[in-house]
Amino acid sequence: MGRLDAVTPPARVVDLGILVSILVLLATGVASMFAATPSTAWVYVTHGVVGVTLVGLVALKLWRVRRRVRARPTGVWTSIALAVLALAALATGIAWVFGLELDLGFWGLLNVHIALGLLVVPVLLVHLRRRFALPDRETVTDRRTALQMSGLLVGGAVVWRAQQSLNRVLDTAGARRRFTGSRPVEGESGNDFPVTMWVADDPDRVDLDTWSLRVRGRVDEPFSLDAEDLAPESETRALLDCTSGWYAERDWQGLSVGDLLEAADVRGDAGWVQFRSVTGYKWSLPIEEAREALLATHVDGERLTHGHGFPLRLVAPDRRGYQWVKWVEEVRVSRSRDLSESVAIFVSGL
Ligand SMILES: Nc1nc2c(c(=O)[nH]1)N[C@H]1C(S)=C(S)[C@@H](COP(=O)(O)O)O[C@H]1N2
Ligand SMILES: [Mo]
Repeated sequence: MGRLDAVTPPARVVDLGILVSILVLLATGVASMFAATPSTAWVYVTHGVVGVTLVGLVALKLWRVRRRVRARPTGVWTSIALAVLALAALATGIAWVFGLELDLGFWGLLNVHIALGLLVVPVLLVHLRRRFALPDRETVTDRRTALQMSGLLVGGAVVWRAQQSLNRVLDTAGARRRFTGSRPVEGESGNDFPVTMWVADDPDRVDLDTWSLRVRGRVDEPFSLDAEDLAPESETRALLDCTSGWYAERDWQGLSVGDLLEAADVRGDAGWVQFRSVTGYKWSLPIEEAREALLATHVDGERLTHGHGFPLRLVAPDRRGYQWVKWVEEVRVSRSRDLSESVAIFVSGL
């Protein structure tokens, strides 16, 4: 027994800790796609603290298996691939937190982090099939083990907290980051903020001669609006926070969705309102929330540019950016949610 063994948790407990950490990171990572209000900040805090803790656990594990790798046991390549992916996911997450940037065309550092994190899953499953073994109950409930594991988690929390403070000094945008980790854009107003696509949308400029907005579904008076009917009568100040890690707060002018729904005479059983893009991209809001949303024609008084969704884009306060559908041509009211939209946002434009 080396000195390290005396202070570190038993091997199988470390392994279980790694598994649980990865599951928590996955769950909070996915949840962060929906967590857009400060009350959900715990999702991001948990992701950060568990991420730091996992660094410690992986270090312990790699130290333990460092010699075994050379003997090339069966499954060693899966194990190596898993280690590389996990370390790359952790490294990109850490780099992101420290304010590093990466520009791979339409992918930034945070997208790479998400992709690596998701890639861990299949490799982990293969690895677990071969090597999964639970520690025995006494080892897990052992007081000393519990203390060691709590120590690691508390250590993770302390490092995470210290990093947050350090960022205020190191990262020029650190102090202005949101609880989501997003940094403010450089542009100050109007259309001056990044044009971002979720996956592959890249439509031609919308032709106003053929475009119209249709309001239909569970309504008694479906109708269409042409481009000349788009009077920007409502205004909302709202913050667009993209999951690729930037945010921009703007005044948006356009049509109140509440007014449109009223004009269409929504039926009593309506529950959801879906916004559809000319590209097939679509997303829904519960009807009460939709009434508060805006279909913007302008931003800070400037006509929206094509990239930002001209002639009409959804402004959904308290939602993450990918839900702010651009180039909207249809508002569809329905009873229940259209689950196909979670696929549509990945395949539209392909
Ligand atoms: N039709 C459509 N709408 C879309 C997207 C898209 O790919 N297609 N991308 C979304 C994403 S990921 C974000 S962050 C915002 C970005 O809006 P912006 O390009 O005006 O900054 O639009 C959203 N609306
Ligand atoms: Mo986004």
